[in-house]
Amino acid sequence: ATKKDWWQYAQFYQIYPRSFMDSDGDGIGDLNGITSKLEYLKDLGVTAAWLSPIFTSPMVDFGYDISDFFDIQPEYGTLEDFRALIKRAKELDLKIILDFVPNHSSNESIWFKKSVNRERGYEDYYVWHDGKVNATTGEREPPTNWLQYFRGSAWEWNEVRQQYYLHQFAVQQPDLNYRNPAVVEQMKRVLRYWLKEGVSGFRCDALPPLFEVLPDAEGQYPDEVVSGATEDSEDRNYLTVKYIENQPETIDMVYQWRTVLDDYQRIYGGNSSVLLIETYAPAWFTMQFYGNRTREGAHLPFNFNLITVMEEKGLSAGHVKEAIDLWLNNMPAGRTPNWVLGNHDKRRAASRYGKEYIDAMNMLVMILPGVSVTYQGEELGMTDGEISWEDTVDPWGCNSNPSIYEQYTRDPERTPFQWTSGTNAGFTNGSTTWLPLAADYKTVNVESELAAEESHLKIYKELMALRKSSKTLQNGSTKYWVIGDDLFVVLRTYGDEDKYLLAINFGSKEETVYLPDLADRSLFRLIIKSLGSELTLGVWYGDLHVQPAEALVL
Ligand code: ISL
Repeated sequence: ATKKDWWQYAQFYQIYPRSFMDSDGDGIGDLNGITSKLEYLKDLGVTAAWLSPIFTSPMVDFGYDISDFFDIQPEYGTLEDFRALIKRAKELDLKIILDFVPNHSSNESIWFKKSVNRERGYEDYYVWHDGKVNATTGEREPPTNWLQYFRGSAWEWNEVRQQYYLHQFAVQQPDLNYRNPAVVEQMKRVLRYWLKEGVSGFRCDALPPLFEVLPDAEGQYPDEVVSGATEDSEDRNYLTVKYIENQPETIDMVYQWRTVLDDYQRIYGGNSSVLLIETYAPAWFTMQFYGNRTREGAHLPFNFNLITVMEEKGLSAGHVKEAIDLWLNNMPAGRTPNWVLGNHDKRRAASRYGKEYIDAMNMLVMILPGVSVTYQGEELGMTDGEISWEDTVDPWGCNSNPSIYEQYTRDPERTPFQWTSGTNAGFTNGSTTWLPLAADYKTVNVESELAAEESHLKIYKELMALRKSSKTLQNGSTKYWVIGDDLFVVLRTYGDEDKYLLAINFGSKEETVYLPDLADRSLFRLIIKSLGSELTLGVWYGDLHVQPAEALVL
C-alpha cells in the first residue's frame, strides 16, 4: 500500500465555539474555553478539530456573517488567545481547522460598506442589480423570484446605492461576487492569512450558492421554475433551484483553493493542510470536487448521505446500504471516503436516528473505510434542546413564525455542550447560557459517562482507539450486506490481519446471521457492543443473534 497522508487516517471533530466551553462566565463559549478542553479531545482520540467561525461578526447567523475575515470575534477572545490555542494544540499533536465562509460577508463588512458607496475597486464586490419594472403597476421589483435559504426573497433593496443586492442567506449576508477577480484574490488572502497562523486546513462553507448563472446580454437573470414541492412561497423549496446553485465554476474555484494550500506547503514546508467542503449536490457533481485527472480538489467533500437519505426515507438497513452505495459506487478511485452523522445545521444524531441507535451509528462511521466527522456531543448521545419561540435566535427560525418555526430553526442542535451534571452542565460559571440547555444534561454529560461502567462515550472512545490502531480498518477492503429484514452487516478484511465485522439490527425483531458464511469460517470475538446489549464479550462462532437496535463489533 502507498503511504497515506495524515488526513486519510484522521478522526475529525466539529466544535461549535459558541456552545463548547465558556471560560469567562458570559454564557457564550470562547477560545480559552476550547483551549481548556483540548485534552478532552486528545483523550477521545481526535486528530483534527474544525472550529465553526470564530471571526469578527455581528452574529446574525452566529459567526457565518463575517465582518472581518482577518480578526477574532471579541466575545470569543483575541488573536493572542487564538495563538495560545494553536500552541496548546500543537503540544498535544492536535490539528486545528477553521471554517472558511466564501459565499458572503456580513453587511457590516468594510467591503460591503465600500461597495454600497461605489468606492473604487469595490463597485462589483457584491452582486448588484437594478431590478425590473412591473409592466402593470409600474413599480420597481426584484430582478428575479429567487429565494434565500432562510425564507423570503434573495434580493434586498439598498437605498443608498439605489440597487438590489443578492443574499442567498440572511439580508445581513450579502453574496460576494465571484465573477470579480478581486474578490477571488481577496478570499485567497484569507486562506493564506490563517495558514500562516498555523491552521491545518479549512472547512469551506456553503458551496452550492457560490456562483449564480451568468446574466443574459441585457443583464437579466432568469427566474427559477416553481417546483410544486411546497405551497409556501417563502420557502426555498418552492423553487426548483437551478440557476443559483451548483454552477460548474464552483468546482474550479475549489481546485484553485487547493492550489493555494499546496503552494503554501511547497513554499513553507510542514504538513499538508486539508480542504473539507460543504456541498449538497447530486453525486456526479459532488464527486468532481475531489479533483480530476489533472487537478486536485477538496481532500474531503463532505458525505451527508447518512443524513439526507435517512431524512428522506427513514432509518433501515436497506437505506443505510443505499446511502453507503451512493458514495462508494460514485467515488473516483484512490479518493478517501468520509462519513458525517450531523452538524450544527441538522437535528442531533441521537434525536434524528433515535437515541437507541447512537452507538450503532458511531460504530458504522468508524468501521466503514475512510474518515469520520463527529459533531460535538455525538460521542455522548446528546439530544436536541427544546427551544421555545421566545428563545429562538437562529435567523432561519426567526424568519418564520410561532406555528412553523420548529421546522426551520437550528437552535435545538446548538445548545451548550454537556460537561457535568452540575449547574449549567459545567459549560459556564455564569448564571445564564446563550441557549437553554437540553433537558437530559444531568445524565448525558462527560463526567457521568466517564464515571459509568458503560456509556456512549466509552463506546465511542473504544471505537476511536480501534480505528487508530487497526491496519484493517485503515486500509482494508469492505463488504456490506442487508441480511434478513433489517440487519446491516459490514465486513472489513486486510490480508492476514484481523477481520472486523459490524452487525446492526435496524428492525423490530431479532435477526440472525450465520458468521461462517460471511468470512471464510473465521472465528470471531465480540469486542464492542451497544449500550444495553445483554451479550457477553468473547468468542463467537456460528449463529449470531442480534436484538432490535443492538449493534455489535466483532
Ligand atoms: O442547513 C442546511 C440544511 O439543513 C443548509 O441548507 C445550509 O443552509 C447550507 O448547507 C449552508 O450552511 C452553511 O452556511 C450557512 C450557515 O447558516 C450554516 O450554519 C452553514 O453550515 C450560511 O453561512
